[in-house]
Amino acid sequence: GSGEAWVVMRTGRAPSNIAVIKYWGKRDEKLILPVNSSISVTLNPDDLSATTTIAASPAFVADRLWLNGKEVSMESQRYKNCLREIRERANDVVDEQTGVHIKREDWLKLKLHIVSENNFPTAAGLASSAAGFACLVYTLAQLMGVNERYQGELSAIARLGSGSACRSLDGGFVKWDMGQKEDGADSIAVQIANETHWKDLVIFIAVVSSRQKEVSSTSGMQETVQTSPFLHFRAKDVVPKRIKEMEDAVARHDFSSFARITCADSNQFHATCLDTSPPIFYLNDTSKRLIGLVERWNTQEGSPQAAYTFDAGPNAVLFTTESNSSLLLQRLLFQFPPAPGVVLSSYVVGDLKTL
Ligand code: 2P0
Repeated sequence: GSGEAWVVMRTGRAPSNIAVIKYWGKRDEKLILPVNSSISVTLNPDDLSATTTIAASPAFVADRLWLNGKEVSMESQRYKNCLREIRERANDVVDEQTGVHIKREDWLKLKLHIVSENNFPTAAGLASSAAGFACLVYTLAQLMGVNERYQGELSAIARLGSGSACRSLDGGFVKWDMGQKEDGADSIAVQIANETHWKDLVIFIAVVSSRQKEVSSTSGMQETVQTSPFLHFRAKDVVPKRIKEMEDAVARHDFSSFARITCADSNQFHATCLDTSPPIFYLNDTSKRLIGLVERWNTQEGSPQAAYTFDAGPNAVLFTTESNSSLLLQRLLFQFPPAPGVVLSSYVVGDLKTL
């Protein structure tokens, strides 16, 4: 009961993900329902992830949140929606460490203190909100004893926090189906291949800038939906076909197709940003040099050796195969000699590789 000095807590970790078919634009702002489906690659949590600790105690008087050491307001509807949905699915829990017994209905009034940290720069276009909300929802579900049978619903709940977060609850390759229903119940992410499926796919991240981006994804995509005629063509006539082609390329380990579609979709996403009024620029001169480097190599060889993709920021995510990774690194280091400038790291899906 209230007044007793107990605290129960859980810690969880969730990885970031990088879209190869981009989500950009909502058909429903409140439920965060997208105008098209998307596909992403989940990174290894040792590399880019969020770690969240959640404590519950009758001594707490309000839900409070600290992000990377700074307290932030939980008044946002996005936090409230995630908390409400998990609280509604809470169960009786006997905490192993303290022996405290918390009843299902207690979770509705127990207040939480939440501490979350990213191991990479926030809001620099490296999907920090994806890892953050996926981690929040996953850790809350653990703390509140949410039943296994609700596991599939966690993706839709994470989506209420941030669209891309619904793709961070699985490893490997993940598809977020845009869904058809008005309540968003079928707008969920599903794994299309696990983290061991494509072992020789190598991911490089070229951090061009760790500065906070100027236009947030949320407001940027809102402006694109309102002003870009091109976005509607993309969502209706381009993406559905690309989703199928990408699923196929992943299933067959077809690097040429994977690379071609990945670059094309990144470029089309940035084209819709340019088609927005006023236009949104996420790529800078360094980003464009990285695009040139990959395009030149692919043209020289007559087939894709590497692929690039850029989110809402200038940092590049590059894909290549294990057998080509040292060649890509050579080219990168030739064009961008070490420091100051671009910081490079290399990963494989689901496994950390240090250079
Ligand atoms: C993606 N991005 O598919 C795309 C590509 C950025 C470019 O998802 O408003 O932070 O929270 O749903 O998820 C960024 O959008 O936006 C994003 P909200 P979110 O990864």
